[in-house]
Amino acid sequence: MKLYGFSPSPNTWKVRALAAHLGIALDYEFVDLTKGASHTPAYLAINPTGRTPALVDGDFKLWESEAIMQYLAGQRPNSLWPNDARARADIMRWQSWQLAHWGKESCEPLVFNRLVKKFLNLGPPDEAAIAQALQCFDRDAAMLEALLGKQAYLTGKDVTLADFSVAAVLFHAEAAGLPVARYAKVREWFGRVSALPCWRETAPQPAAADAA
Ligand SMILES: N[C@@H](CCC(=O)N[C@@H](CS)C(=O)NCC(=O)O)C(=O)O
Repeated sequence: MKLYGFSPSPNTWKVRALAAHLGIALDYEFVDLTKGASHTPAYLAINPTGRTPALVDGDFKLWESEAIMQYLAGQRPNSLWPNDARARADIMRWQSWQLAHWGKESCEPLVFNRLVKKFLNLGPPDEAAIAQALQCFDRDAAMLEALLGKQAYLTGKDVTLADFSVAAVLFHAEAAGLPVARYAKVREWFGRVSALPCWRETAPQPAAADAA
């Protein structure tokens, strides 16, 4: 299977980390978003949305990171994606929430305005967008804090795809100023998830190494 991705992005990193955790070998190709590489005709034939990551497995092309994670996790029995309708719906709930709220409303506007814009020279941060995202972040982090005060992981006592999906963006917490300091249970949970060796094994390397 071949994964096309932009290594520093949490969307790519969580997919690579999951594959590493499950022992699934992925042929990896770095798509340099800083050079518009996700909008070439060749890449658009794989993912017509022009975004990373994308997976190619034979004649099957799959994009959207949460779908890719479920596909990879479905390759073999494992506790991250239990073969049980309720357990999978519970995980899907968190992946949906990450897409619609935690990522979209809370974390991504902060990462984009404080990190990506600087990195890509896209001009000054939008302070109104930051203020709005900080409100959403507190709303969401307070909910996580209450839950993680009662259980070790998002769906219960075991780590699942849900934790991979929701935790990934927090690797950029310091650089993007995500205000996690006052959420002790969230920090402890992130510590548990991020301690899995698969994250370190797939951590973004400097661009030259990624492109190699
Ligand atoms: N919902 C998508 C988001 C993918 C996405 O936004 N990828 C960004 C990198 S984080 C991208 O490739 N952007 C390139 C572009 O929009 O031109 C997923 O989870 O895969």
